[in-house]
Amino acid sequence: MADTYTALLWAYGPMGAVFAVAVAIYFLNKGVWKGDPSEFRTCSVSGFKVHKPVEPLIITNLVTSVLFLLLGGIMALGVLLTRWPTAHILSEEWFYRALTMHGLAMLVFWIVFFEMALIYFGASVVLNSRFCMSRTAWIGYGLMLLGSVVVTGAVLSGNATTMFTTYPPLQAHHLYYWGVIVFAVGIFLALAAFFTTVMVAQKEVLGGKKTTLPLFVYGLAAGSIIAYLTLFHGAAFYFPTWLWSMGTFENLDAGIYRLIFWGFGHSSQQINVCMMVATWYFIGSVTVGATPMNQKVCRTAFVLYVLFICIASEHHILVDPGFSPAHKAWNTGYFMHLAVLASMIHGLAVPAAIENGLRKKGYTNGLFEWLKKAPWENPVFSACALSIVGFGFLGGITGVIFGTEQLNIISHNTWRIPGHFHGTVVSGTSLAFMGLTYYIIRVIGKKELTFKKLAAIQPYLFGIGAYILSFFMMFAGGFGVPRRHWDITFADSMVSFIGFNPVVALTLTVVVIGGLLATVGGAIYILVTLSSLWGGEEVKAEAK
Ligand code: HEM
Ligand SMILES: [Cu+2]
Repeated sequence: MADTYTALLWAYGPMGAVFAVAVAIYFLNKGVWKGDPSEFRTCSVSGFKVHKPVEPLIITNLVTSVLFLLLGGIMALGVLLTRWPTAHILSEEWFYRALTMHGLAMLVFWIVFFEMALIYFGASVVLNSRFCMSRTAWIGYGLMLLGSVVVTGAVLSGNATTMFTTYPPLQAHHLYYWGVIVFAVGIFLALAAFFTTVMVAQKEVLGGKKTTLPLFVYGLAAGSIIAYLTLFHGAAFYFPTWLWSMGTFENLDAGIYRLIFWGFGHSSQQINVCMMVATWYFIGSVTVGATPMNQKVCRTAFVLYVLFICIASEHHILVDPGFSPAHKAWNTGYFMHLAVLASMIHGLAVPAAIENGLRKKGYTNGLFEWLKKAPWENPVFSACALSIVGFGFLGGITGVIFGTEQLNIISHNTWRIPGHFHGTVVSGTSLAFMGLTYYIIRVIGKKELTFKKLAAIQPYLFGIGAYILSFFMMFAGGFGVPRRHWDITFADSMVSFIGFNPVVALTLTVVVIGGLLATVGGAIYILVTLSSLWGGEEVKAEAK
């Protein structure tokens, strides 16, 4: 018993200490600001009043995220070409290392560093407010950078080949868990800076508590609340596993830890969804003047995410023997749909808002003139539009299908699953964030885009490549192709394998074509972003 208490103290003590420090910093920072107008500039592109201290924070987080995208992309190539039996380039050892690194660099570091830039942008720039707690935000960034570098080192050196899911009994080097925890503490501080800024903006700029936040910032706030839930589950998972990796415990219950892992792993995906949907509303409004038909409905949908998302985590453990079938069926057959409902609301509300905006501009002929006249050559807009379609049709619908108990039993651990989530996080979230980057480069980086023609086709290359990748991964999964498998020809297996349906060979080739297209699109994005920020022409003043 005493052991359990010591373990709990170890597990939650550090989290409590961090929380106490964050609260103390919050109160110490309150009321320090004297108000100096020279700290602001008015952006010539957007008209936003930009608080200068937030600019380097946004750009630094953005550039860090892009560098991790580069690392994740290189790993993606290795993994993709190894899974294609015709090339099969990596050794078994390196395949699993690259797979682990790809998952972490992409789904954690690229996405989360970007989201930090995004919440600072939303809270300060879009609300025309001063940014509070920039020192805390820099400390947060430092911790996140330290954590991510340590994790990267642990994985690339072959000391943490546990793959993205890190379940016990697979064990990594203790520095890996330490790195994840330090990264999470950094996020914790960043969130404190975000919420403080939003509260101060509400008081100083928006005129008091009764005012409502713009939909974009509302969505970011919903995502950030889910981030707290996520950090809580993350702490409950990573502190004990860290201690276990150092030998404090002999055993951890694999079933329980899978459950807790997904309380963290699935909720974190909902942060991404919230922030991506918020980005859709924002891009819609700045590119074509999109106006939602009914903001209350959109806001309610964000609240549904916050309330019900933890429940949906259970679709990850549908094949686990430890939970009763009735429990699983209730959970993923009924309750999960409350969160799905929210996505369906946004999926209809965002395109309707865009149509509304374009019709107001006078494109009212026939049913679809607005669609034809939309600014398809503007990468900010096209990335958003392709993201909506990819997320909804490839990622969303398939997720609901594979998340039901009966169908999960035949999809689980096949390529259907990574096919589904490349629909959500690659063609959905990543693409939306790429579109927003082109906007941020001009508004915060104050630079024009370089390679404009390449930038204009980038969302199409990346988006369509990701569509193909995602769709054909699912197609191959339908024939039983397993996920995370180094060699599906089973060449060195002791048991002879008759092979998959011949169509699988063709399907895998198409997956590779899609993956290569997406990789080229990703490379162009990295090139345009970094070269614009470093070498782009200064933005000249223009009418708003
Ligand atoms: C250039 C585009 C990309 C390509 C070609 C690509 C390709 C792949 C491939 C082939 C796998 C291995 C699947 C398996 O063997 O089961 C994989 C896994 C994965 N990918 Fe990607 N991917 C790309 C971009 C992304 C992005 C942008 C994200 C996240 C934002 C992402 C997240 C993941 C995750 C989380 C895994 C699973 C890792 C694991 O099973 O532990 N990928 N990807
Ligand atoms: Cu999930």
